[in-house]
Amino acid sequence: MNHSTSEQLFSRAARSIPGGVNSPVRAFRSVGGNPVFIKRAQGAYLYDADGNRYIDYISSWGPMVLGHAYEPVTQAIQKKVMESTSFGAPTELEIEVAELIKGMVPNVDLIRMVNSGTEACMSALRLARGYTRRNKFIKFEGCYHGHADSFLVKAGSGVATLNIQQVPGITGGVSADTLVAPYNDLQAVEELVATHPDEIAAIIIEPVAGNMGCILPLPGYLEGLRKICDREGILLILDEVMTGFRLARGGAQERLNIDADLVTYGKVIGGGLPVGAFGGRKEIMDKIAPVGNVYQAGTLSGNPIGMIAGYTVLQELNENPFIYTSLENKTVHLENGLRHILEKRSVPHRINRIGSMISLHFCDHDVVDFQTAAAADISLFNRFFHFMLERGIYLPPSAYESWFLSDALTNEDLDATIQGAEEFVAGL
Ligand code: KE4
Repeated sequence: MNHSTSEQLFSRAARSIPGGVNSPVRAFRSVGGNPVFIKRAQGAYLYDADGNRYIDYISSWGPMVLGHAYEPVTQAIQKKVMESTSFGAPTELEIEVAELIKGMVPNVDLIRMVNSGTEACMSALRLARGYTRRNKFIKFEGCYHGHADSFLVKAGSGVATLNIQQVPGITGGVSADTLVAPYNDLQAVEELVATHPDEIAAIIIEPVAGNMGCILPLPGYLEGLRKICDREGILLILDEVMTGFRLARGGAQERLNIDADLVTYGKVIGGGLPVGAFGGRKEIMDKIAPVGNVYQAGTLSGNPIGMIAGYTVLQELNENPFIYTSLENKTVHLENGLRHILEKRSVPHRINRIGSMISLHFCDHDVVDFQTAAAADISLFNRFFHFMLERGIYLPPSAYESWFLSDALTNEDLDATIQGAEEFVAGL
């Protein structure tokens, strides 16, 4: 493939933007090489600055679950933008979005809109601390909850991708209140709780981890966390920025039958525009200003353009639940195809999948936490990434990311992807 325009754009970008990107994981640092610059996208396809077409398995890291430039969304935005882009005052549309979400997900009496998943998780943690009057919280190695200081301790996603062990700028005071346990290890949580009695405000977790590849909770794990929280007066925050509205209408809470005290959203909720949210039971959410004193605010929170994009996507998902079946069937088709070719060639691998979240790990051990994800053959994944990119298949540029399917993918796209993988494996 010709990448000359992307190469020129990348060197030009680096003169004005740190690393040439506005988010580190886009820079291909872990897979090597230089990023391709995307010019436009339609349905399941990305088109780069050199006119190359790619089958898209990032879906903008999750939001584009219905595919790119989905007509109802683009039409809704075009109509809404003629009425101005922001007022800084309440609108009926924000009520409609909140009511729609409350009808789709469990355990949300009240929900506050913000502008990113980071803001959602940061605000939920502050609220949990304000509600419980406790300072510490537990997160899990390899989980990523955005780039707020408290969360950048043993985080996943770009932090793992860039192997940043200690993020400069995170003070000892902040990290002292961040307790970390391995994912899927209940005993480690019990030990932290025993060591810090009555000090822990919250446990925040990705109910399905997507920032160290896709890692499913082991049977009983989330239920065990729920029991610990109930016993100890700790709030369970489910970070559904990735899983929300992707795994099911009600997200992981519905799919995995687990109740959150607070839940955070992002990605799909904005339909590709900057929207996040956090919500929960009224007794907790009423602590948020202006009702309570836990302050949280945002100039563009509930922005009409983000709201209309998110509302349109959520409404589509809410009124057409068969989309989830279609997404699942497509991802199962991909999983079975990949597994067949890898087994045929006896390539050590694990494929983790739930719903339309999937990841491929080149290893002969189960991938159940960050350590087992990191122990896979990362360099082989990186070679795989570039082989597929050159065949017009755009996978997430990191072994530490889940792949995200959109419902715009066809069986032909999936079979082309399987075919590409087969050719890669044949060359091993
Ligand atoms: P944002 O602030 O990027 O909107 O959301 C942060 C966040 C919170 N929680 C979870 C579970 C997340 O996955 C994320 C963000 N995900 C990464 C991809 N793994 C965003 C991609 C990027 O950083 O560019």
